[in-house]
Amino acid sequence: MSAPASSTSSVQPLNRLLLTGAAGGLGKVLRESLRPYARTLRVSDIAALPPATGAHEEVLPCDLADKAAVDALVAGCDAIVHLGGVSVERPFEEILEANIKGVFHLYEGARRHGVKRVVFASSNHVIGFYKQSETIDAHAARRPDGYYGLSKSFGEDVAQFYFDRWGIETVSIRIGSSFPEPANRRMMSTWLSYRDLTSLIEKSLFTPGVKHTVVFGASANRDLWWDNSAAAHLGFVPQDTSEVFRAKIEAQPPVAPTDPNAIYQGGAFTAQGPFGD
Ligand code: NAI
Ligand code: 15L
Repeated sequence: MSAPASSTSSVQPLNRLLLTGAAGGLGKVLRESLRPYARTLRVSDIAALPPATGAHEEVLPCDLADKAAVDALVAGCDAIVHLGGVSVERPFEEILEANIKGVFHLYEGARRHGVKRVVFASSNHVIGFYKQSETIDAHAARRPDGYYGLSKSFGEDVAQFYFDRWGIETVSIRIGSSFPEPANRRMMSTWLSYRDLTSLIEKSLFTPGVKHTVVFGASANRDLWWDNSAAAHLGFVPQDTSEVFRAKIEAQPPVAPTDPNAIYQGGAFTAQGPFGD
């Protein structure tokens, strides 16, 4: 198999790529769009998945909280795109199982089975308590906006540790809002198209020498809060922009200036919880 057309020239084609969270919103999209990047795409989730569509796919159900199951899941893969886990703010105990134990299990499996590269779906909620009036880069101190953001912050630390200790390279993508289109004014800044997401993951898989790189995942939106100069070596150049949705979004009722959605980069996540008091 030849290297993907738009990737770096020194690319070694992947033999088997693991995609976790394959039943989710982004997983369904990437199951299709990542197909050219590996001979075999192994897709996994705790939720039901459609069967394999051909010899190029393997479907393996797995709970990320189950260490032995994750170890078996990772065996034989040479790279991982890790999307699996709780993707919104939830009680800590749920986040602990899927995201915190889950990311540890994944990297332990990667260490044990010689996986060289991980693409970690981090989140803007790692830095959600920055104001929308601020522009930050990947070196800015993290300001998680909830248990979910804390779990992604932990995941970035795990990625750094497994690079420093074991040489496993990771690109942690702090995804903004990746949906078919932005749903509100905040997402005019944070929106990441599926095409740009796929391109960023391709760069994250194939760029040599990434060590542990943190990159913000946003399209070429007009009012960006994030400076990606620290990840320039990835060569990611977004092709899409939320501007095409501006008229539709600006037809929505205005957001009160006191609403977290108008103040913080993490929007409403900054005001969720506590749970169960
Ligand atoms: P999603 O919630 O649709 O998909 C997550 C998938 O993980 C689900 O299919 C779920 O069944 C699976 N999962 C949950 N717990 C699991 C467990 N214990 N074991 C195995 N699988 C488990 O989320 P979405 O939107 O597809 O996001 C994918 C990833 O990207 C998530 O990690 C999310 O945190 C991250 N992300 C997504 C953003 C977006 O705008 N879509 C923004 C920032 C980060
Ligand atoms: C996320 O991290 C979530 O996974 C996604 O569902 C959106 O809420 C997104 O952030 C966002 O901030 O818009």
